[in-house]
Amino acid sequence: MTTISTLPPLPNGVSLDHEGPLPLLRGSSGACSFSLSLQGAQLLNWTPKGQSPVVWLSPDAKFLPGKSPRGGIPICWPWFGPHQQPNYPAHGVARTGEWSLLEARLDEHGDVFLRFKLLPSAESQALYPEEIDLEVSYRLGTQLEVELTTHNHTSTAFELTEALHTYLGIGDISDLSIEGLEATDFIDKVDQGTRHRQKGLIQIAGETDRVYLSTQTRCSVTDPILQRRIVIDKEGSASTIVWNPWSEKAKSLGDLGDSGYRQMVCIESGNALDNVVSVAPGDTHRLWVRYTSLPL
Ligand code: TA6
Repeated sequence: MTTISTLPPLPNGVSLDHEGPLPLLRGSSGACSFSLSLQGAQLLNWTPKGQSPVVWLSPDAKFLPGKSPRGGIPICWPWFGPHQQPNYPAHGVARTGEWSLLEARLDEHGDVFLRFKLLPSAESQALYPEEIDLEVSYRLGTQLEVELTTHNHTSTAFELTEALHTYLGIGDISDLSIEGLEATDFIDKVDQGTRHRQKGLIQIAGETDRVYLSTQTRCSVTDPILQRRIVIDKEGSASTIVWNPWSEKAKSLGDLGDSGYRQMVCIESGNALDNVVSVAPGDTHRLWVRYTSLPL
């Protein structure tokens, strides 16, 4: 757990708070407001001024040590999804790990810039070499930029899968379309992992859990109810994951409430399943994503 005393001075508009036992940063500027859990360096909410949350947090999210609150942008690393070892945590150790806040400042545009580094733990040292460093940085303003960098300081290649598991706030799941993945191959985790090719725009009418492969394209979510389009640009990511649990799965999760699944869709930028990343000795792998919310 990040100890409060180790924080650097915080820029104007950013303050320390708590949600239950978890320390949070809360920020507000002329451009946006946000909240971030120091556990997991997990952005919980990003809301451009005058809009409803673009990065969305479940109203039923639980704030407990060792648990990633439902929503925001959980950092899935150094593996995405379940691990072959059944006792290893789903989506890796970064999203519940202890991170150190290395940098907190306003940039030349007045955006808030935050940079964190994952601290090794007894658990993590059993799972990957401690000379593998992970950092995440956020630039929060009228747009949101997230950069996840893996540095390999060992003498052997390091293989990983990863994702920024982003929950986007929407008007209603039944009135939405997702563009950018047309004619892209995907693995359908709701249909026994079978492989398909996307025909046309994506609309969601039931549990959806798809890993789109070898795609670097821009995606956008058109939301007629909130009268906005959320545009997602990415670099260093070959997979785009689209997920909505729908009603039955949502009930089993226990932290989405009865209708929370209707107000969210996950569009996750990462490198998953076939798209394993191998970081050469001494090399750095960079996953970068930018979110822009535009009026329709
Ligand atoms: O990204 C989609 C997914 O892998 C789903 O299969 C579902 O497990 C979701 O992540 C949420 O996982 P979590 O461990 O946060 O409940």
